[in-house]
Amino acid sequence: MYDLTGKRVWVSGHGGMVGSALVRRLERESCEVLTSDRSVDLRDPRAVREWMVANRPDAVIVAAARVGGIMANDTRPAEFIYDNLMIGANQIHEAHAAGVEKLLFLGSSCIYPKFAPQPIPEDALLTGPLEPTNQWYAIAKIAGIKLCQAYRAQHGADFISAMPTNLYGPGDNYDLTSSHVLPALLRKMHEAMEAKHATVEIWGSGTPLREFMHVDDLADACVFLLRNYSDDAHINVGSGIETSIRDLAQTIARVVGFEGKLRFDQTKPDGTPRKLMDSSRLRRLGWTPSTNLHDGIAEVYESFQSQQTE
Ligand code: GFB
Repeated sequence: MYDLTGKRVWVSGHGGMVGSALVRRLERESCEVLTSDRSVDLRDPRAVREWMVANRPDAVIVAAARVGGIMANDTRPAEFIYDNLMIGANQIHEAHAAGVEKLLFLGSSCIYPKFAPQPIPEDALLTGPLEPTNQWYAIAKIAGIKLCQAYRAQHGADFISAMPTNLYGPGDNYDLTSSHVLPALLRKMHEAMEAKHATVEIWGSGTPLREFMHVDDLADACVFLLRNYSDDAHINVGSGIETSIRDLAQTIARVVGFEGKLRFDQTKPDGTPRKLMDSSRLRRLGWTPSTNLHDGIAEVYESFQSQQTE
């Protein structure tokens, strides 16, 4: 049990969807939340070292990352591997050097082999080839897991890693060239309604299966893990809510009120055919998510609409 009372907790990437959810969640705890502004380049070891020395966090959550949807991952491989390797390595190494008591590294379900058994258990890691569209990001996230394990093995550092499933929530990226599917379809359908278009384009075949989780559930799981988890093995954080891209599109259409047709563009990649994680270890420890997909999408659509009118 790690007691957060009075602790200085650095949430890196606090401007992003995950980081901002973590800040909101940690504000309910009796700890002090630290954030670094964008002038601190987390890819630069010296900048990270100087920030650590000046701010002396007791705990660190590595929520900063270069993230994006299938197209961004596929077309900007150098950024996805380099930025994520550097961000992870710098924060983990400098946290050790600064005597940080607890560190939580966040990865992604894309670390697992493309054809992993489903639902995917933690021990499927490194048992087969990765999905090519996101292998660059996956390798950097696998390196983060291994760094935590190495610093634990050699130095006894209490560094843990959690692998969240596909996330959505307030503060998501709605840029259609770099976003994930859920915000992309919300925006496309909203705009199609406004422009009275009869069809919306969905990338790929619509058959891939994805597991979606609200980012506030992830933030709650992270606080739970910081407190209650201290192990070498990484741990899956999923909702168990699996849906095909076609069904997701239909749910979003219902929320938005779009009644037109879906047109599947099969020239765009599908990516991994199925990516449902086995989160039973986390459930056995005593944590469960609370947001269902329809309600989560409805809430996110409201915040999307209020952003549009600001
Ligand atoms: O969310 P997404 O980009 O990420 O795509 P991945 C999921 C599925 O939705 C793919 C389809 O089969 C896409 O082809 N899709 C349909 C769309 N329409 C759209 C659209 O308009 N935009 C987008 N973006 N997709 C990413 C990884 O994989 O997920 C990352 O590349 C990371 O590394 C992240 O792990 C969670 O689930 O395929």
